[in-house]
Amino acid sequence: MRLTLDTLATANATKPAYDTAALDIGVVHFGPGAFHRAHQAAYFDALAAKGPRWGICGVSLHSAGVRDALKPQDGLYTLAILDAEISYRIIGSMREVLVGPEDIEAVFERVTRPSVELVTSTVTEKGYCLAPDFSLDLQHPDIVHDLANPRTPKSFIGYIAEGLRRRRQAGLKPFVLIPCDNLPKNGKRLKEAVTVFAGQSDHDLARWIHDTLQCPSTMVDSITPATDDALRTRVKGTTGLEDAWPIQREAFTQWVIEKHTHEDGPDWQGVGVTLTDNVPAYERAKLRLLNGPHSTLAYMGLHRGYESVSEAMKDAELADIVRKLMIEDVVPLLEAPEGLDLVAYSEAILARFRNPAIVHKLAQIAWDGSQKLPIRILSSLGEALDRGQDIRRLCLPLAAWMRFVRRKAITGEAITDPLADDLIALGKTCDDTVADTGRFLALRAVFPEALVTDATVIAGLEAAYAELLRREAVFA
Ligand code: CS2
Repeated sequence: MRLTLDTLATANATKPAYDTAALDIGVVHFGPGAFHRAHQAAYFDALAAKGPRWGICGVSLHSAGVRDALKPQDGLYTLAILDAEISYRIIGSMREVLVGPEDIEAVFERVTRPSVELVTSTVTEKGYCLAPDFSLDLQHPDIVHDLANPRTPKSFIGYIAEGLRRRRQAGLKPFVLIPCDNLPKNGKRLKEAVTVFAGQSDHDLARWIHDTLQCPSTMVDSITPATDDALRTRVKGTTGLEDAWPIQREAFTQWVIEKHTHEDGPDWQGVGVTLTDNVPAYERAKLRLLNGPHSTLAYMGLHRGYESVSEAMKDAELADIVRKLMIEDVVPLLEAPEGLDLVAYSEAILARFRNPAIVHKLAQIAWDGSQKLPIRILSSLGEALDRGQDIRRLCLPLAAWMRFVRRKAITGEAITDPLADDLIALGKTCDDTVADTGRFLALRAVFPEALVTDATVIAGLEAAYAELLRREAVFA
């Protein structure tokens, strides 16, 4: 039997404490993938128990998979919380899912409803179409397309700009826009990108966006491995109902949102969200002490033949490198958000990485390295260099990423990365000597010139790369 509103009562799981069918759409969310459904949708589910105002309309920009899985389930899905304690919760806040390319007018109808006061997003780093300096990339093919066809956009930025244009035309105030991706200053960058986009054709709209759009920055956190068949089987076995797309995550979850103006907005604090003026400190700590080490474990762990985070953490040498990278290399660069002890925070993250209840694939974290490494590692490397700190350990994940690319170029396996073609072509030119590092460092979309022409960085990377070469018989 499939999970639906009709079968919900029979589920052996915590059920929505409200009438899901009566929930109004108050939020349009771009990118209703696993992370959104594990994180923000669970907070909106808790808000729904307080009132019917904040139901979600998800908008997929590329594939129909989420809609096709959730529609026959009346939008319901199971959230498996896998940790020291295991629990299952049915989430009811996702009231509908639209597929942008198929339903573009429906998307704009939702976005211009007066009752829709929130637009949120998890479109990943690449979804913002930003250049390496974090400004809108006006050469990005989707942005070029959207500037020429603003009423039928492809990019998230194009959707937001057109949605805001329509709201203004209808005499409505803008929605509050809350980006939830692992980008530093995500709110500031998104608002700038949308304003620049609008300003290419409509200065009044750009001015209106600049003056009136609330776009708070956020920090989001909860480890969410991709769904696999093992999870589907487990969910069916426990809840008694089939779910085409259940979600799994750890118990820990955190959402920090910059204080902003939203009259009659959600009772954020009532559901555990932190509202603060100090988002940058939280977000820097999280990006550099969780995501940076995650990418380090991914590339170094894959290099050592491991498949999951918890498995890689059992390698005492690797776990020690990651711990020292966090506590000795990164913590000294950070300012602690109010009341947070950064060393204790690091230890808690390491304990989360060891969580044996979930299998978090290193290959999943290894996606989009060209987008993630600048934010997660190069930021710390640059600051450590400026302070005269030892940077050798921070070079290890970069060198391991280079070996990862080289291995894919040799085996012919695909890389998931917006620069995949360039990376594979580059990987093919490598000759498995330290000279390879220079080939990678020439990638201006990833490595800023000032940083990688520094002799200490070049030497650090060559040493790290040589060390990795020593450990392998060139992928024999
Ligand atoms: C991970 C993140 O896949 C990745 O790159 O580092 O998805 C990480 O699990 C989340 O940011 C945790 O909040």
